[in-house]
Amino acid sequence: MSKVTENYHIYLKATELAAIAAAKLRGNGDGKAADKVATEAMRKVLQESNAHTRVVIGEGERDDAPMLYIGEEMGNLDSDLKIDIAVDPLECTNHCAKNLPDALAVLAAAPRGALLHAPDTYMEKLCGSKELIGKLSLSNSVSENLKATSKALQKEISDLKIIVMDRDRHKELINEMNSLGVKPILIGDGDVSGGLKAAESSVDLLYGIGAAPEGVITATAVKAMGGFFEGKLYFMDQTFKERAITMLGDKINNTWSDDELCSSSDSFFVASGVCTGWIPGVIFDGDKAIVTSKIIFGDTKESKIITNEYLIGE
Ligand code: VTB
Repeated sequence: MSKVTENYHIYLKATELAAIAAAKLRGNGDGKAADKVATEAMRKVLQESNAHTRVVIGEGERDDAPMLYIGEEMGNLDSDLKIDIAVDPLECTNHCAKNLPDALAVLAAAPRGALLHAPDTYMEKLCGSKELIGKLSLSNSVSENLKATSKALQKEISDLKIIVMDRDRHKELINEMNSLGVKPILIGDGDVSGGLKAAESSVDLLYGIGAAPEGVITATAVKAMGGFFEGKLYFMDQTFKERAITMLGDKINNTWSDDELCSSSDSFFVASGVCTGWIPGVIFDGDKAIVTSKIIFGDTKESKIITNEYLIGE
């Protein structure tokens, strides 16, 4: 194990406790409240970190996010071990509010400077399994990418399973898929689990525009899984574009691979299930909370499902 991955326990505990906190509010219609308690729970754990932990992707800037804001430093500030983290204490918030599948608490960690500091805007994402590496690109047309996927996976185009978020911005993408005989799997929310399902081949592709920060978290996992990921920032308006320029300069129009979004293999990704979907959600049983997580190591490429029980007092 290398340095960052050796410290995974504390980060696992952070997503586990965030998931439990959010799960207590599952289905109550208030995603913001669930996000808040998940963030508080995650932060409390991260403060115990032996490493000098810095948030590079978090809940927002210091002014608009009271905690886990970008630039927040926690843990042992004197430690030589400097770890950057990208967090989403409650990914797929709306699904937690409605008790629908795939809400997760997620975190990616890597050595200082290894995670792209993605601006809080959108990202066009294309993600799949290792068979697609070198064969697809966001610079190609949708039809070229679907034909290449069909060839690489030896499946009829019309049999391809492609996850797309159900959004107006994807009208054209969906129409193009339909014209090729593909009926995409439209999801309400949650393109992190969508990307991971594609990387592990339970579906063939994730295609479309979601949030950029979660793109970096997904890319860290996909890199460790040996899958294919490309992302390109997408700006809804000029304000977002200008903000991105202050952070990334002339790189804002880059197409980023997973290796560029997470440049170190001394990394790990952890997701704890809030609502059952890609992984099981939290189960409450009397005074116990049972939480399941998937952890993926960048150095060994090992992936584990870990289930832990916590006693929860009321
Ligand atoms: C959400 C969420 C996704 O992107 O939809 C968000 O469900 C942004 O899209 O999982 P909208 O603003 O259109 O809702 C993700 O958070 C992650 O990329």
